[in-house]
Amino acid sequence: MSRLIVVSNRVSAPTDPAGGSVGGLAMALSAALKTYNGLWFGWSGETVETFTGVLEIEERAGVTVALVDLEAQDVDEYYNGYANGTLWPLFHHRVDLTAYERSYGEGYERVNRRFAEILAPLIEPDDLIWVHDYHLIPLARDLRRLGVKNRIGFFLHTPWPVRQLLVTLPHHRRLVESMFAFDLLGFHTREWLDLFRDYVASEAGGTLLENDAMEAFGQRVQGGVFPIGIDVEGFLQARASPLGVRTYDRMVSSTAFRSLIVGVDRLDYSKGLEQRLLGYEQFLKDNPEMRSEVLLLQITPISRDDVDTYHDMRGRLDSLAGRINGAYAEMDWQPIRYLNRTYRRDQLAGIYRAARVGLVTPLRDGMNLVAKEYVCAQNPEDPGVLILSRFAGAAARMGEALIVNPFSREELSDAIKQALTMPLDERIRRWTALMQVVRETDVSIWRDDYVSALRGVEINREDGARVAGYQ
Ligand code: ADQ
Repeated sequence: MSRLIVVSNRVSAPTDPAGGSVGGLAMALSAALKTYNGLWFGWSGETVETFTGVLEIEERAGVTVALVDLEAQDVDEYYNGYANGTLWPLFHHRVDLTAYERSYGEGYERVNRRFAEILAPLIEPDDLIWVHDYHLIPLARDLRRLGVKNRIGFFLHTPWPVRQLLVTLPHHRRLVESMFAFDLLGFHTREWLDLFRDYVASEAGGTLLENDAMEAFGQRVQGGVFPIGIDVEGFLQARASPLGVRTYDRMVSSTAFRSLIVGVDRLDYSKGLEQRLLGYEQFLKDNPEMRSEVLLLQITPISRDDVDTYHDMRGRLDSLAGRINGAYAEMDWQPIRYLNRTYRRDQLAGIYRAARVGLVTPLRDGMNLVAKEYVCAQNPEDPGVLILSRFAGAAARMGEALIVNPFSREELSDAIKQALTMPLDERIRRWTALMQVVRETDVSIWRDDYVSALRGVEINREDGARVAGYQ
């Protein structure tokens, strides 16, 4: 069997498999690499004064990882700059937050080139290479320039943006052209793939072929839909573990017979946290009789705090939570518990299970794994209710959740009320359908489908021609 080389910006193979780590990508990929022999390549997370290109190879919980340090300018321009200051907001339709700095684009190209130069000598002829996410879009082009002929696939964990917004990016054509150096482009949903195909047909003058293949820039690439999921068995075990059970018991006793509503999200504007708190406030206003019966636990670890937009948002959320608590709290009750910390996977599972409502209301999200974790953690005989944004990729298949428009605080308020008053038989019916989707999209299925599609993709181009196209 050929080896699998996974490439992603951060290599976050968990050192403790039970504990998990923040980021759906980390959980999904460590599960993949345990099955396929191979290696995980990416940035160590360390910053050095001058880039050396030295590679550190180590074993982490059964996974071989190959790490490279970046220099401060790379981190500013490539990571905080182009990846998280330009592409992330743009792909989440926040052109108002998108930085269009030329130096960021240059840093992005430079780091991708550096990654390609360090990775190329590690690649053996039969290896499959699987590149992840928006940080590394030009990587296949740069590997081809170095003569790498292997099958290279790309998977985008975020949404793909509408063409009308993507064209606000200087050099958008160059970015998309570089994607045609991959053999397979994977997206979470049909909607994201169709948006990509729309760009190819309308902006790049390309041709849409059968079975989601596409031709443009003198190259051909295969597209595909691969909805990511969670490690269902692992999550069920975490839920049933001593710490999972203990956390559940602690939550039940600490909520003192109140209905718990839970939100678990990285601190990110795409997650709709401010809108969520405002929707919850609306619910408190609309339903005075239910006020002291509920409690919102919002668990939000800080992320990307070096990027100003994130730092500013953190301040706004702190004051919003404080204001709502100040306005509605009573001497023995506080409507919101807002925490900026991470929990182990088993603890999270216990928290989800204790929650009558899971509030997953991003404004735009590639998939959203929290929605699936919440469903998976429920008691089948007395399950909670998932409230899910229609703008999460997860909504494409999880229609039995209460689907909401997260921009409307009235809709959020109504959905919270409906969830809290939903009869048991309806809760069981909806949960059963949702749990089936969670099982059908298990991370191992996602991984196997992607890898076998990459292995089977038809390569009908001469590698020489493919490389020449980019020189
Ligand atoms: P994220 O934007 O990080 O992922 P998501 O899919 O919800 O979003 O995954 C978050 C993960 O982090 C979940 O596994 C969750 O349990 C974990 N997490 C969040 N808060 C935590 C906390 N306080 N403590 C511990 N763990 C916490 C990106 C895309 C998504 C896509 C995934 C996977 O933005 O749309 O679903 O990649 O492709």
